[in-house]
Amino acid sequence: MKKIIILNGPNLNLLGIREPEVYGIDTLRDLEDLCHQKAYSLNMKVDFRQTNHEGEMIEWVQEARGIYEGMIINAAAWTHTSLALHDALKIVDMPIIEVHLSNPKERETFRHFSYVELVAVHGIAGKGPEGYTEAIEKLAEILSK
Ligand code: CA2
Repeated sequence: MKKIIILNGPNLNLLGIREPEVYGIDTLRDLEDLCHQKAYSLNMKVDFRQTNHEGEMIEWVQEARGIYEGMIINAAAWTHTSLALHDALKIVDMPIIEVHLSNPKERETFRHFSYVELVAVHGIAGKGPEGYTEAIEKLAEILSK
């Protein structure tokens, strides 16, 4: 059974609680359940996490090496700001898929640049929670090669 990690950045703990018109009505827990179900159907195991602390996220990325075979990350606002996260992702040595619920490239210009995109093998944006299940499928495909 392949082990993958799904990392979620700042404020995503508020999913389903605030701004449903932008991010939908599903909570982070709903999203986690969806990911576990999808992974199980593909004979994969998911470690699903969220943090509001950039240092904690960087430690999780560093520690992932050798434990997981692939990573899906919604770095939220750090996508657009964190060179430190970019550097950590660059040396993690596994396929990384970038996922976003909304499509940042169709929003404010300050969301158009992504530090994650530069190190990701694939990106999915603007598909809501389905983007996460699509990312799991894509990772399964990449890891089967
Ligand atoms: O669309 C996405 O998934 C984003 O990563 C979400 C980030 C945003 O900074 C990125 O540009 C795109 C923001 C996450 C904030 O999550 C909230 C959830 C509910 C209520 C308020 C914020």
